Amino acid sequence: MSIRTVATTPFNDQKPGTSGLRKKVTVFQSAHYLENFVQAIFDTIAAPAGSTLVVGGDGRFYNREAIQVILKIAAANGFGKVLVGQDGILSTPAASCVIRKYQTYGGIILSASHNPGGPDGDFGIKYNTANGGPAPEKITDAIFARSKTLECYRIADVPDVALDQLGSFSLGGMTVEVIDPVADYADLMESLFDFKAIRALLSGGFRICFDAMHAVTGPYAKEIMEKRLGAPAGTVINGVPLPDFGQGHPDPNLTYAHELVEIMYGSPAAFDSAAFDSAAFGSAQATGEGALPERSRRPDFGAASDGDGDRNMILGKHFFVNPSDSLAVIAANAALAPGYAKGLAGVARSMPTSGAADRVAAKLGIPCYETPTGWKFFGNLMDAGKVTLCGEESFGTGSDHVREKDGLWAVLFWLNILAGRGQSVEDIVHQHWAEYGRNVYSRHDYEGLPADAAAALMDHLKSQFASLPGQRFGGYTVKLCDDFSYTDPIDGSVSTGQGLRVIFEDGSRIVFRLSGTGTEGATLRIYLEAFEPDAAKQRMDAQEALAGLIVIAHELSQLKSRTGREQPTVIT
Ligand code: VG1
Ligand code: CO
Repeated sequence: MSIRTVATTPFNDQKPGTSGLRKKVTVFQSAHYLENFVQAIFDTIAAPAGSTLVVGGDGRFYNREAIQVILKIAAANGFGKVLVGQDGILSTPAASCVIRKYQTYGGIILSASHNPGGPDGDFGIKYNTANGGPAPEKITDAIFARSKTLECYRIADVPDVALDQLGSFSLGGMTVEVIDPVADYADLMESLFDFKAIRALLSGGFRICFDAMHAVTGPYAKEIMEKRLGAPAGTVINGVPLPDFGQGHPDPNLTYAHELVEIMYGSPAAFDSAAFDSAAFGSAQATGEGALPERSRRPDFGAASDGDGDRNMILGKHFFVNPSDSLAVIAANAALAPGYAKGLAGVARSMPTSGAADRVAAKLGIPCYETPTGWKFFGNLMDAGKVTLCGEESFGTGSDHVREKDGLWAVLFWLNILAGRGQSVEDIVHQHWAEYGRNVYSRHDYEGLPADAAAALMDHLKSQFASLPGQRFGGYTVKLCDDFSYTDPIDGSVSTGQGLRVIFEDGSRIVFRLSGTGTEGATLRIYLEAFEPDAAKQRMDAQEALAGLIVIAHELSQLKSRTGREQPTVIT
């Protein structure tokens, strides 16, 4: 094998964010940009010669090209074997599953997750360690440091590998094994959940719809839901992964997953236009819509996942499950799933995620940890056996079965709970609130702000921290404010600057954070939370219930005068 050592100049902007390095496709296409970063990863991790690596991505534009480059750099850097998903596909949780199952040295995942794809869209790359989880900050910091001094990279002069054929191929001295991207993951799901009970639920007329948003989960959802669980063909919509996600924004929230939202909220006929094979439903019984013909009945359960398959949105009929509540409901009902019947060691949530899970943990008598935003902070807790379930308000839920959040896993957990309880999604959530109280919660995102205005807004907030405690705003009195920092209980590492918190006397809070996953300008996230113990008031619209806090958030941040904005881009 001939190895070329290519002279290069370092880039100064290869700092991984909340989840890896994300940039415009055009940036990754510029000369040496991808190569430099991959070499910086390999220099940093210093894998012993002959090590095995996993490589795969969410199928977005530039995925295939990037994989060919990574394979050639891996061959030149002494890796013995690389496991690659067929056609370059591996969802983020599936990549984590494969790293763990085959005990590889680590893996490289290509994705910009929920960011749009295509030639003008975003691309991303991240390194996961041997536990299957995103590299912790000390490794991503070291990769960044290395990228700033890099003077050359090594690449093998070999032809491209045919990624569409399963099997083993030799690339220079290195073996490339093209694997089925779905099988290992689907087997893992089958080992965790009561597939028999879910099959019975589905054959009894319970209708589901899963929107893969033309992103990576299509093949996974079809295999698991339509094949292994017997859901009718057409249950999975937008199930073919496309390099530009069908020009959509593969973010499973109420704004961007609008096709699913129309099906679950809008006219029942919307589901027909999604080419749903209603004939396969046989003698399903309508619930509450009995007068409607069978084929126009709205599904009982809807779900969607994001670009790389680690996020989930859960919907009932005309009902949205807030992701923070979803984590709490899963924790409270975990015993229904065979993989979790033995009980939970603990739960963890990111700081901006609501405290709903804390209430369940308290009742179960298990610990609840509060970490910074991003899945990389859960890894140590899971590795140490301290937590079983983890969640983020940003549509991320998962467990110690892998070391990434896992969209389809959450969907299957919900189906397992629905099969076990025989109630609607809405009834389960309402009953949960009645039992534990409701952490009324919402996140307002302001996307595409000028970066300097966003930074100045955050500075302005911080400058008030000394004087805010004790001040009254409407019915709320400020108790404390801080810039959240976290000391990892396992390795003692400290992460600072993780979000500004304003906490009120009654436990309500407002959190301000700047996104670490965007590629253009700045995105301000405002997280709002209040507690409602009174069952008679719990069904109030979240925006109404939080109206007072929203006014305070605008006032404290001078949002309008600093950014010219009053209305969020996305409300969750
Ligand atoms: C966002 C979410 C965060 C999540 C991250 C990666 O980060 O808020 O909770 O872990 O995306 O998710 P930020 O920094 O933009 O707020 V994914 O699905 O992009 O891997
Ligand atoms: Co994602």
